[in-house]
Amino acid sequence: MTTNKKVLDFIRETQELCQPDNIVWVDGSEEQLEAFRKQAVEENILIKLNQEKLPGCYLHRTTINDVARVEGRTFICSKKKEDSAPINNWMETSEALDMLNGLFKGVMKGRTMYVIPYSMGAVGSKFSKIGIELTDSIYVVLNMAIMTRVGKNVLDALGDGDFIKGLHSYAELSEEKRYICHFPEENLIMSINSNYGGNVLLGKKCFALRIASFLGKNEGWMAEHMLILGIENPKGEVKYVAAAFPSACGKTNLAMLIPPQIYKEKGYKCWCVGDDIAWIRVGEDGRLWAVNPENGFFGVAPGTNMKSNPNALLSTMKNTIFTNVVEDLDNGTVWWEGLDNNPPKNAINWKGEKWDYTKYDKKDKSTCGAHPNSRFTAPTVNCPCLSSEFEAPNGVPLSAIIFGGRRAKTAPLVYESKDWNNGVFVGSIMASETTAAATGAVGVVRRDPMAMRPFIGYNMGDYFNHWIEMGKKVKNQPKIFNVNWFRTDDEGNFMWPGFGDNLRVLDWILDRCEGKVDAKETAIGYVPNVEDINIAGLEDVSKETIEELLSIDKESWLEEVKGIKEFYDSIGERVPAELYNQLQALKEKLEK
Ligand code: GTP
Ligand code: SPV
Ligand code: MN
Repeated sequence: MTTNKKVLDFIRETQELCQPDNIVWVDGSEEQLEAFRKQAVEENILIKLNQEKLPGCYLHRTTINDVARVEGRTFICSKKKEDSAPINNWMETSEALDMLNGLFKGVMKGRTMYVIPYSMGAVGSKFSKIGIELTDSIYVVLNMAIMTRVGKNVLDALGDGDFIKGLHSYAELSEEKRYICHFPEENLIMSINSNYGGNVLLGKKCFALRIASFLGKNEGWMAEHMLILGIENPKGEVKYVAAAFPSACGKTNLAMLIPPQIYKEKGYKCWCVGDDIAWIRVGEDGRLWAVNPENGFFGVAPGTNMKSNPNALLSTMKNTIFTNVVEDLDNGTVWWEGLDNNPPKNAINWKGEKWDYTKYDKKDKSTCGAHPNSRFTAPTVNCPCLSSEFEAPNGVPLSAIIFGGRRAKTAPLVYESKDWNNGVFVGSIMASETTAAATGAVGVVRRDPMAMRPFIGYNMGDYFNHWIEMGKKVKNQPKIFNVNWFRTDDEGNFMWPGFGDNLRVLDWILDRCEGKVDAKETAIGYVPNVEDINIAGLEDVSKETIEELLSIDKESWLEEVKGIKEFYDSIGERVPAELYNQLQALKEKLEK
């Protein structure tokens, strides 16, 4: 399918190493994909769902030990340790290659190796980048065909150009030998012994964030863990924002937001450009422009329903692969906690066991039918609110950048930074409670700068510096904000309704960008005046609640300052002095 020597060499070298029985090129045609689906069903890799209710939809169950990203086994390999460590796991390039070459040796014997040429971004667009993933997993092939643009036309666009090499084998699915390794200096990704999402769909976190963030640092652009959303006002003007929230903290939900009734009536509309990854460049007009390099949504299933996120649910009604959700045997459909109040009576849980919904206890995750990190892989074209600018080659111009985490206390509903560098500081001090999107403890507050902690392909101090440097190139800087939808009261209930009602906060944010509304200056930044958050039509939210949501507790912020200092110190000497200055200034203001 190509005469590109570098592609052919990569395939030949991998063939010698992994020794597959045969090689199949993924050409992207519907005929071939349909044949793969058929084969996957025959091999019990996919379960075909009810084709009347869910046309083109399939279910997959992973092995029980392989349900999320494995941050502890994810490495950024480089020649020098300080170019990756200490926040990233590091291995020296040649040591890592030796170790991996040992693991990959003969690993595809008796299997087929699929060649997936894929494009991150519209095929042939000047900001798009191309990868080749070699894998023995048909599940990976079918997911990549939804999440990215795959096929022959990608090779045509590549010509004899360069690409990112990706090698994946599910091998024995051994947890002990699982490695997700990145070699930014070699444009290479190697992933072995997993068959789950972010570990193996190499275009996503591995390429579009870890490798791309490294490319971006060198080439003067940014790869970020951000949704991109367009907000259309009653005059028909669309303003775009990009928002970085950690995994399972609300990007997909905000990206597909449906305006609350009172906004809908006025004529507000929201348009989804992306829900997970943004590649951001400085445009000729001196603004920041963002594109979504993906072509599908790999979204969290639990909690998705017709009230919380109808657009996501509607996106999954056709041509979707569900992973680790409940199978409804009577209807040939799927279910997950939070979909509706009718769990299927005759059902199989994510582990493949008969599941008794009457034993389901909200507080005990082990009784869940769907895994808390179960997901849907759905094509972007299915999304009812997909932006007309989704494929725009230059992307969309950003009016605001929003950071946000999951914080029961401390972080207010929203605040605005003072300027770009202060905004970089605000992003760098983000902290959030951990979720099921990665293996390990859930609900522990950890520092997750810019929601990128697991996804920066180089030294974190250098990453902060890159943000500061980018600011210098942006003549028309977007304003930078921080939000927190997850503040709780003393009983542990969320105080803010969230979901569609988050538009009320975006409304304030956009008004600030246009200089239409005042704000209160505090030690951490500008906070809305209580009456400027529109609560019309909200039943359970009083002015007092908003006041509480916007309050800033000096004592906990002073604690925060200590934690930030420790965190910066743990990153090491590459943290820009500017950020230490910002921290010192915050401390002084809090102490005043
Ligand atoms: P990744 O795909 O892992 O990067 O995550 P994401 O940021 O796209 O997360 P997603 O939008 O799927 O959110 C997942 C979880 O956040 C679900 O449990 C949602 O119910 C919850 N969530 C999202 N938005 C809100 C909100 O506004 N308020 C509250 N309370 N929960 C929310
Ligand atoms: C995340 O964990 O942030 C995801 C899912 O978006 S995964 O692709 O598995 O990384
Ligand atoms: Mn994500």
